Amino acid sequence: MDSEKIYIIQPVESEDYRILQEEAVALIESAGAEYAGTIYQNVREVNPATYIGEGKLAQLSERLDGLDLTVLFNGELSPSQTLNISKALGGKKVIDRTTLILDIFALRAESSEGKLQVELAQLKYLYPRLKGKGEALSRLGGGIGTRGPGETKLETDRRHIRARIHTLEQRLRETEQRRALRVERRKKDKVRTIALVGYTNTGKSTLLHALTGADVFTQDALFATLDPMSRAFEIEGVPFLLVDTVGFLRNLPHHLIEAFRSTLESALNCELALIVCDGAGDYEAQLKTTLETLQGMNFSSPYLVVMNKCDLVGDPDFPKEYVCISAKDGKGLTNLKARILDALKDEFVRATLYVPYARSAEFARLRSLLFERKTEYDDSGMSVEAIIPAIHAERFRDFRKI
Ligand SMILES: Nc1nc2c(ncn2[C@@H]2O[C@H](COP(=O)(O)OP(=O)(O)OP(=O)(O)O)[C@@H](O)[C@H]2O)c(=O)[nH]1
Ligand SMILES: [Mg+2]
Repeated sequence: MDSEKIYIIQPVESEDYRILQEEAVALIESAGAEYAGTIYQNVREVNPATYIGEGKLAQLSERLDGLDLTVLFNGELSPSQTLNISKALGGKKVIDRTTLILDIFALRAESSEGKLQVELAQLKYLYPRLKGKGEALSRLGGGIGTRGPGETKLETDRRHIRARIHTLEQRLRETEQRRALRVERRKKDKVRTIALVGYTNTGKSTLLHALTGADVFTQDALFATLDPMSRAFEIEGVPFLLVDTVGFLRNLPHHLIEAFRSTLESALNCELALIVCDGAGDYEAQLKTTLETLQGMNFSSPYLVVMNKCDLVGDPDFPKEYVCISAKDGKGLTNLKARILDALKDEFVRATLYVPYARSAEFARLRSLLFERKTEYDDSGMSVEAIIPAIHAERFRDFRKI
């Protein structure tokens, strides 16, 4: 089957319309469809019926006449606007940006939780729209099956959807509780969590692979990663858990953020976040979007800003607190690791302990709390160079060498 061809209507409302248009092309390709062209339209005043002006629509209708295309309005439309634009374009299928993003998420969802989350977001988006469609259909008046039975069918559909939303919410709540327990357990462990967050397609999964060797899915596409995955890795013998997360995008549909909130919040419940940006892209806007999204998510952990894809940047000119890397070539990773340890330095104490043999039983009970770097034995005991989580440091006080 030929892939769906999509033509973009790009409203020109703010100065970043070109970037939004480029993103729409990337979204179309990420959804497995084909980009067919763009029409730009200055919107000084929104037309409540069709959003953009009717003159422009007539012009577009002529241009697209006879072509088998879907039209993407790169913004959010009300149900009746969708219907009116479709009518003006001779019945062409019309979708908006949210519908497209939800479609990509549906395509990518793999874990059962991810699937539940996407379905919930889709239904919540659809639900008020079905009502709109019903009204719009009855306003059309006439035509067999559009009014009475049509409405009834829609009412039944709406009841089903409401029930399904309820079930999904309940099942997600259960998953959340299980996850909360896991996070609790992890906190008791000595392993510290580092979360990879940032704009979509900046190289978060590539960095996870570079640091942990994990076999992860990376792709030059938007939203390649949906389900957070985590892998253990070590820096100087100290183990960490690195968690990958779903990427952000400006104007992400509200329902989507809501649906993914709990998964994200649990990943963001970390000791440190690495905010990954595409150093060769529009990194300032990426960072801004990311920080704004994080703000809405009770995020309060320390973070490092990581400029990735530095192999594509001739002469990097970033603020000096940013860490430059190329996850693909492995460049800058040693520095990144040092910066991670430095950012977490209050979490750990480096110490050399001396354990007389007479006290080895006592030490054995505590030993699993620390990370041993080097151990040497002499006639009366052993010397241990260790990194101790700060919360446990006090328990080793007696063993510490001055
Ligand atoms: N040139 C260059 N390309 C990179 C680098 N790191 C990642 N990429 C490419 O960027 C694209 C996106 O990488 P991913 O690791 O999938 O990005 P992501 O942030 O996980 O993306 P999402 O999961 O979609 O949010 C892939 O084509 C990578 O090969 C890098 O350091 N240099
Ligand atoms: Mg990814």
